[in-house]
Amino acid sequence: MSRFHVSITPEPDSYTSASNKGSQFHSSGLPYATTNPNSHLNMSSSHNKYSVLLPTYNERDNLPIIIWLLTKTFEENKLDYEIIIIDDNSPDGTLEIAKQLQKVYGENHIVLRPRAGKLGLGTAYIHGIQNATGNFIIIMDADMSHHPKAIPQFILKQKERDYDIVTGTRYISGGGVYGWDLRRKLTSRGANFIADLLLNPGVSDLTGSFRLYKKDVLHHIINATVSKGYVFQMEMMVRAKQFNYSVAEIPITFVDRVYGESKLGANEIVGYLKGLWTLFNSV
Ligand SMILES: Nc1nc2c(ncn2[C@@H]2O[C@H](COP(=O)(O)OP(=O)(O)OP(=O)(O)O)[C@@H](O)[C@H]2O)c(=O)[nH]1
Ligand SMILES: [Mg+2]
Repeated sequence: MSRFHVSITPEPDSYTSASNKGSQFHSSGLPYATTNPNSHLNMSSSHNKYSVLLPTYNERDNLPIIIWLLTKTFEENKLDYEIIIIDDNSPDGTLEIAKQLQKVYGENHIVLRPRAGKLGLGTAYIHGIQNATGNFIIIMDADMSHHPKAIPQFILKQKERDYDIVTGTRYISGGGVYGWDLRRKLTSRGANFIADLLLNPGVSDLTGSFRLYKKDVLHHIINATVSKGYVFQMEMMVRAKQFNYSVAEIPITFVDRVYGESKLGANEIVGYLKGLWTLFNSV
């Protein structure tokens, strides 16, 4: 499926976003290869600033690569940016690596907002937003599953219709997953299928987390979100629909983490199903 539209009934008391373009979720189906080589000309003319929230837990081997790719992407496209690293006292010393990277790339571009312990992803994002100076927020993983080269496409897509959110999807034409075994692929597909069936948020990849948000929109949605764990990303899209924000999708290629241990196990799957059921009964 490469294109779909979902009508959304306006919320009577919904949060008002000046640029909320109304009642459609829109999917573009643009593949990577169609990036406009002159896109930086369009993008540099505005005064937007992009704050990347990069939560890290035991990512010392991935961090230098992702930071290098991020800075390269932003510099080449002449974009104003900052990368906020939220490290939860990783035992592998990720923060020490982050400090060295800050010296290389500068304090204006690499912002360190560590926390004392592993407090989870949801609160890591809230902590990041509180420290963000950009008017747009990009959320992505630090383990190289999300490639920074997609960021210019997120930005161009956002500008097309002043979307409130642009979300990366593995599950429309042009997107995909690499490096996962069949079990992990089926788990991800199953998680999306069940969530779509129960809550129908209108986007094709609900558990992914590579997204671009207007800052005030993210702030609103995240404060309304109650789930923890894998359900969290999905609930964000349910809330976006509930508040009638405009959402566009772009295809992304997701690659399994380069270094480090995967944490998806039976507990996470059971937690997801329980969280989904709770949401189904409350939203
Ligand atoms: N600050 C912070 N970051 C976290 C926490 N848990 C995970 N992360 C980071 O959040 C991002 C996503 O977590 P991942 O562990 O990659 O989750 P996943 O992609 O579902 O699972 P795997 O990649 O298979 O391990 C990565 O950059 C992690 O380092 C946490 O409790 N606190
Ligand atoms: Mg990962």
